[in-house]
Amino acid sequence: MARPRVLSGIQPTADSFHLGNYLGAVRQYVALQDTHEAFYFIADLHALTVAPKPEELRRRTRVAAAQLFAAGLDPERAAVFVQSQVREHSELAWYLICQTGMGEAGRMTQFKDKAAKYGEGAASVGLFTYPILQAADILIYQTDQVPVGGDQKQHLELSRDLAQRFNSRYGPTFKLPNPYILKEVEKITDLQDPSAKMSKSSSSPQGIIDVLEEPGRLRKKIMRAVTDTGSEVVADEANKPGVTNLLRIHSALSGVSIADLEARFAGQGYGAFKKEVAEVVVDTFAPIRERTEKLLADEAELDRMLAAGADRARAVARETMAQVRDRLGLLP
Ligand code: AQP
Repeated sequence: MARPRVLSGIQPTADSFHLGNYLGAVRQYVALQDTHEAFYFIADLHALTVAPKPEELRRRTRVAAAQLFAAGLDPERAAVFVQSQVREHSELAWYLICQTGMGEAGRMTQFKDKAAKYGEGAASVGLFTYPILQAADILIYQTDQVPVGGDQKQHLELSRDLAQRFNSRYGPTFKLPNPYILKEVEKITDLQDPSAKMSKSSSSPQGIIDVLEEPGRLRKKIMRAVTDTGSEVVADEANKPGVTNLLRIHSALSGVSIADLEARFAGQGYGAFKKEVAEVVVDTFAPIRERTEKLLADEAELDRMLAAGADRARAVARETMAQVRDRLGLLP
């Protein structure tokens, strides 16, 4: 029987992924390549919505790809590619834009958040329509499951709505995708502001843990993470959001349950606990950092791996697009 298909994308909007990206998304990408037919892409078209410098975008696209391979994606088991190299994504996005209501697009909270950050007038139309491009990314592969962090739930709903609308207007064409969200790690929060999600563009340097961070700096940041009043290491979302975030991080990376961690650190205070969280994070990220550097040292080989991934993705995308064009009444 054919394996279910999984697809997800990650933006090259920083010089490193962060712990939220890793736990909310990348780790699931790696796990799912064994059980699913997997497609993962670097979302460079999405990154364009905030007009990065060309050199920076090129560099970050390769850094992102290298991190995905370094984290454990195997080019034999997963098609890893750059979004702009499969041009059908942009084409389908236009067709879907024409199916989307203005009000519907305007309800996307991520746009509201980001527009507020850049200033309402400064936000691009691309930023406004980017959830529709995301729907195209997903639907073009007839995706079953989309591993993402909790912040993407609303966009997944839009993808399903657009698929349903297209199917009812033009005949069955797209599969309805389902989010694949792990509750425990759906929102890793900022170390300095435990009410906010850890974010490449919004977190302060002290609030974010980068996958490629130098271990000394990484340890310091975790030791300085905002903790809460009291001294007990217990999970309590409402009263101890900082400690709860660190417990989630430790548990997700070490595999030790939160209850066992609470028991182990009873009466020891925050210092000993944070020290161990730092070690668990360093142990996870040090080998990824090392492998990323190695992959980046041979750009030609990295580009070749990405081109091979794009070839595999394009073959699937083209099949869907032939059907979509025909359904819409476009000439062959
Ligand atoms: N803090 C987080 N906790 C859990 N999952 C997270 N993700 C992001 N932040 C967290 C998930 O990572 C994947 C890739 O995200 P993205 O690169 O598409 O951009 P994003 O969601 O907008 O993440 P950032 O860090 O906030 O980037 P910028 O600042 O560029 O917008 C997604 O699956 C996301 O859910």
